[in-house]
Amino acid sequence: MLRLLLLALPCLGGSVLAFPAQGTGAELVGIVGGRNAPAGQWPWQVSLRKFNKHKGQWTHRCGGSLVHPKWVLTAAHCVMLTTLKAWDVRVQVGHVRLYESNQLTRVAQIIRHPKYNDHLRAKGGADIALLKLEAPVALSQYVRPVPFPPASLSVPEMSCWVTGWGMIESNRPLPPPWNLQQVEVPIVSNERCRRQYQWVDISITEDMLCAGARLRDSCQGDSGGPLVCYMKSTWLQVGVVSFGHGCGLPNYPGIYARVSSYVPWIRQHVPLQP
Ligand code: 4AZ
Repeated sequence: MLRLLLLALPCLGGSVLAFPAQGTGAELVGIVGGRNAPAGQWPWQVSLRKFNKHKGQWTHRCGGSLVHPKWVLTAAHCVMLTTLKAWDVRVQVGHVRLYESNQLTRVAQIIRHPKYNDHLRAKGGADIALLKLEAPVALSQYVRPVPFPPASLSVPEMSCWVTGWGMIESNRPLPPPWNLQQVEVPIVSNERCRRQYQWVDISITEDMLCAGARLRDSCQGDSGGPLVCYMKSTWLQVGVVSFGHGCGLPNYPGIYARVSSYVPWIRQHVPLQP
């Protein structure tokens, strides 16, 4: 079964791994080419959990980012099952290590982007979702929302950062103690990215953004997590980890949902901070 799932992976754009069938042993706990992130460096990073009956544990499935004390931004493919209810999902905020604390925050509502297509999955775009938390999280040195960019932002070919607890290379999970990983990745223009991806029949649309290089990338389990750039003396979240062709391969950067394209939709739901 596991082998079948892995064989099917390249065709499915990897998004199936967001919630592997239970009992396959396919652990989703990287970032390729990363280093341990220090506590408090990325205070908006969130771990999205789903309950694993066999382990009796809320297991890491995806990343996310705090965009408001009561709202988390993630990928739609992380919460794609229509049967998935808000009570099936919890989030961990304020920790760089998974499972070191069992304090999780409950989710009150899942809002997938209306243009996300369940059949095309991440490849179809609009791979973005919001989770409304039951109660606002307490802000601290370790817990702080990330600002998002103006809708008009065009991201230049600069160097940015992606963070997560996903695979450290294809099919190689992050080992215990599961410290959050960070890696610097170059933004790749949509034009260049489109040329590179034409060979594997993936179309890069305007609402996507590409970043990464050989051995510097996000991977399975990082999905939903933030790509941030330091611009005008602040960090801004410009992307949400979505998919890609493999991880860390030359000429196949990671593909992200372009946050600036979704600012009006995010603003419909998330109030400006008090
Ligand atoms: C995934 O399957 C996935 N190299 C996430 C990111 C990337 C590839 C696959 C980017 O969730």
